[in-house]
Amino acid sequence: MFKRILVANRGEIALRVIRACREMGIETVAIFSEADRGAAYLDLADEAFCIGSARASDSYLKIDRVISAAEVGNVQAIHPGYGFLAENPHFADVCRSCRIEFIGPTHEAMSLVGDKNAARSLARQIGVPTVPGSDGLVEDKRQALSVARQIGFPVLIKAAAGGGGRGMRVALTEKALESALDQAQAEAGAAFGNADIYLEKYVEHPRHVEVQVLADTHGSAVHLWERDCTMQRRHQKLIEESPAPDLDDSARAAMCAAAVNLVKAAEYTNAGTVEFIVDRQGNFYFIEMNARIQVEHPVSELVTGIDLIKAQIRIAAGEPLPFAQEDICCRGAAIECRINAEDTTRNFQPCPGRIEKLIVPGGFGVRFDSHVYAGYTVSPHYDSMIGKLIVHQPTRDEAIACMLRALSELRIEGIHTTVPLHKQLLAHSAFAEARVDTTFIERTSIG
Ligand code: MV4
Repeated sequence: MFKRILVANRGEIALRVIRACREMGIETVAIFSEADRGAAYLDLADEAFCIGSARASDSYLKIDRVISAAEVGNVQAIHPGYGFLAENPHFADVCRSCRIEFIGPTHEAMSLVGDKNAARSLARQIGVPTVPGSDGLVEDKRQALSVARQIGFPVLIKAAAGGGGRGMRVALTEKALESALDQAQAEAGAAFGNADIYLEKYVEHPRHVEVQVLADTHGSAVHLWERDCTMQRRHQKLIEESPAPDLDDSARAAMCAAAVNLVKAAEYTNAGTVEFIVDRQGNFYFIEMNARIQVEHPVSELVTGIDLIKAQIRIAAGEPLPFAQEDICCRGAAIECRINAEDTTRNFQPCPGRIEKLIVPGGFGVRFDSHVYAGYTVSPHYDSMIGKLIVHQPTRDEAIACMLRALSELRIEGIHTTVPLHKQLLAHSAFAEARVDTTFIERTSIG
């Protein structure tokens, strides 16, 4: 096992990784930017290095500085958390060249799933359901039109290098297709340096369900059931839960099995997430795979009892998975609310500033993953998430009641947060009855 790990991230996920390491007897080296100097979680690491100024591109994204900190800090492995360098195959490859274990998939597997078209082609090859669309990349307008006529409008143009909703464009009609293609290609080229696109039928009003997977370096792969992340706004998830409400047992089993098959076919190792959309008829389709630990991983931890960060570290150290698929049960129901420093009444505008007062909820089944405290100043330089409130109860109804109780205890003064919005969402009959789709927040007057 590793003696010392560098945590190449900040905020709540850096703290989450430091906590797991402490329990495993592993020393930690933290890195921070000028904007994060003095943050309390840094004291929990054994050592901390400043690696640059506030801008992420001058600190957390600078591969040479992160590697220098790892060398000086004398670590054997790097945990990237999520965001920043977590899904950068070049960084994973540099770690390997420097003989530092990257706690995540190999750069080859990461490159494969990072190419959304290649991942989709692999899924089709092995019989994982995908949305009807082009057979690979779309090369020209004639081909796009022929595919669109076959599958019918509306169609969705996706960038091969996109993902997470970036670089997508809907074309509602044949007339709109040509300019949508031009725009999609220009945007993808500018944003990702890769203008490759492919076409899918646009599935309207879907639910968003993803399967958590773990795979070791000995050929063993398992799933940890699914998470429903339908409650989101402009591709920013707000509430995640497990199990997915309103998913029948056979679809659930088929989706989880498909996720494991895909992971094996991609020779993917470590933790990952396979994303699906579910249409109104309950059909599911693979859309993409994420090669990282995700923000919402705690809901899967609570229903399965498996510490995903410890599992990631053990897999990277070459240990075999200590459980088989049949050992992984989904018990009860877990819900997570992302607490963001945003003013939901002003178009979710970020609200950095000083937290004057903080009261954290507790009690049976309540977990609060956060690096903030009274007196902490939320920086404008990074994303606005300041914590995650997660609950676990025997049933979904009890989890909703528990979350409402915990939200009512949670007091954050000095900045606007998403707490009032969460209270509204959790109390809404549409959420209780699982009658929401990915457009719910935009469609209703809430938020
Ligand atoms: C789709 C889709 C509908 N049809 N693909 C969004 C994020 C990225 N992982 C892929 N996503 C989607 N792909 C087809 N063919 C719907 C989504 C989607 C979504 C779209 C618009 C607004 C919110 C959304 C939330 C989740 C998924």
